[in-house]
Formats: sequence, structure tokens, C-alpha cells
Amino acid sequence: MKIIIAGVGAMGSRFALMLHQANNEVLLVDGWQAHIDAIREEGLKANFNGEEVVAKIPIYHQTEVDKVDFSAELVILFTKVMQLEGMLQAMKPLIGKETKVLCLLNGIGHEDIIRNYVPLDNILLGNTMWTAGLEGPGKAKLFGNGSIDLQNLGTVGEQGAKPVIDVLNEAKLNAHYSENILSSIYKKACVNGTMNGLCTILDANMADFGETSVSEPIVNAIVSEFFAVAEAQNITLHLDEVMAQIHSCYNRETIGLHHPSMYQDLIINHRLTEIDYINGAIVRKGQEFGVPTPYCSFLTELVHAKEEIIGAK
Ligand code: NAD
Ligand code: AOT
Repeated sequence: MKIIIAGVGAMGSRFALMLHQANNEVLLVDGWQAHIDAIREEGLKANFNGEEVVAKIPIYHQTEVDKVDFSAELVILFTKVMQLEGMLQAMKPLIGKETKVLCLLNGIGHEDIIRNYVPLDNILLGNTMWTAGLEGPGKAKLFGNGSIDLQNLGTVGEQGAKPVIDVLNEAKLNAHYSENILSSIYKKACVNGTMNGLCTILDANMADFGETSVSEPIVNAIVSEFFAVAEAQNITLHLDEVMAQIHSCYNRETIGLHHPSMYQDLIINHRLTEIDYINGAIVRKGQEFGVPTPYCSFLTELVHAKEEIIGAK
């Protein structure tokens, strides 16, 4: 399949490498010049489950896509949420009438942006349990396993998603069709809405936070706001499943020793965070539906204060 990865940070690099290794024709579009230069000069590099790999894949800056001749069958969006609209604007010449567009960003409400650029029948909305990190320009660190849930937002349904699911599975990306993607997105958002902001503000990895005497009441308060906002929209969530997923983040043998991506963005790299599209999105939806969300509001404000103190960009 002819595939463009639009946003080639940590996650975009993972998907690019795995889809390239599975013999797809992959093209990269990004906005970070140093990263683009490194990939052009030396290829996209990764420590992939302990093995050093390099892939020669063409890459373009998002301001130069008018020079690109490529009939993409699939575009996979992997910017940070703040960069999503700019990337969609830039990608207009490369998104044809038949191009499917897959969005796996963390957070809530991205379909409201994407539908202004792509017909609903071509939008595949999802979320992923894969993880990835960037060691620096041109070099990713990839380990562990993951999965993808996705749904077609138009009337074509599963049939419109099947070729994409098949290609993702040939690349061992472990994709499944969901008839209820908003439930899956809210479930993952409960993990990000607790782990990401709290570990960032508390300067803790997930296991250290989870083992504090107050982790449970704080997590319960935040999760109950996500549930109330989901319920107001008739999105069904199961508390036992959500709490099991959060508790699995505390496991020191698996992912507990890791800092969430928000910590890496803000504390390590002094970059702005996605808090407005995770806890902040719950605050906005709460206002719309008359649901109080004081914990999400406070955590969003704390993270913004930290962004200002650090001078994040
Ligand atoms: P990322 O920050 O690594 O990359 C996103 C964009 O930012 C890319 O265009 C990249 O080139 C650019 N960028 C990265 N580092 C930069 C730097 N130092 N200076 C300038 N530009 C830089 O983002 P990601 O981790 O790949 O996440 C993409 C989306 O996937 C987000 O919505 C995220 O929440 C979600 N997600 C991430 C993970 C993960 O483990 N990283 C897991 C699941 C979902
Ligand atoms: C994560 N982490 O999504 C991924 O750090 O933003 C993040 C993130 C999969 C399972 C648990 C946590």
C-alpha cells in the first residue's frame, strides 16, 4: 500500500519502520527540520527491540509537499494534537478523494478537526497501546508490544476499514475493528488523564506514583469526571476495565518505571503538552453538558503553570 506518515516523531517512526519492513511504499512528512535532515542523510534509525535498524525512506518538510508526486492510499496522522490542524492544512495536496486518513493521537475530539479536511467515509479514528520514544533527531527507541483499535466514521463502516486493517496486521501492528471507538478512546484517555498530568507535576514514574498512599483517591476522582462526561454523551465505559488498565501502569516489571510522554515532552524536552486535549477536553465537555470537573480543571491549570515556569515551547 502507498502510505504517508504525517508526523514522524516517536510513534510515526515506529509505524513507518514496521510498515516499511512489511514492504509497503512509505513516504514521510514532518515539520522538524533537524530530524528531516538526519533522516535524509543517514536514514531513519531505531533501536528496535534491542537491535539497531536503519531504513532509507523518503522524507519531506510539510511546507514542500507540493513537490511530492505520490497517490497515497493511506495517510497516518502522528503529530502532537497542537500540530494536527497545521499538518492537515499542509497535507491537502496529498489527500485525494480515495485516501483513507487514520488518526491514532491520544486525547479526545480530533474527529471535529479532521472532518473539515476529509470526508467521513475516509476517516478512520482510533487509538493505540503501542509506545515509542525518540532519542534525538532521526533516531527512535522502540520496544514492547501494542495494539490498535479503529473505526470508520462514515457509512461504509468496517468494509471501508478492512484494507487498512489488513495492511496494519501484515506489519504486525495488531489492529482490530471497533464498533464503539469512542468508548475505547475514553478508556485510553482515562489512563492519559491520570498518569500523564500527575506524573509530570509530581516528577514521578508511574510505579512510584501508584505506590503512594493517595494515588487511589486522586485517580478515582479524575476517572469519575471522565465517566460522568462520557455518560452525558451515552458513551459506555466499564470501571473495572479502566481501573485494571491504570493499575497495570504501576507494574515495575512492565511499564511502571517509565515516565509518560507528557513528562518527556515538558520536563525533559521543555515542549508544550497535550493537557488541553486530555483533561482540558473533559473540562470543556463538562461545561457543555453541565458536568462539574474540578479535578481535571485543577490538573490542567497546574500543567499550564508548569509549562510557563519551564518556558515550554
Ligand atoms: P512526538 O513528539 O515524538 O512527535 C510529534 C511531532 O513532534 C513530530 O512531527 C516530531 O518530529 C516533532 N518533534 C518531536 N520532538 C521534537 C523536538 N525535540 N523538537 C521539535 N519537534 C519535535 O510525538 P509522539 O510521541 O510520536 O506522539 C504522537 C501522538 O501519539 C500524540 O498524540 C501522542 O499522545 C500519541 N501517543 C504517543 C505514544 C508514545 O508512546 N509516544 C503512545 C500512544 C499515543
Ligand atoms: C501509555 N502511555 O500513552 C501507552 O505516555 O502518553 C503516554 C501513553 C500505553 C499504555 C499505557 C500508557
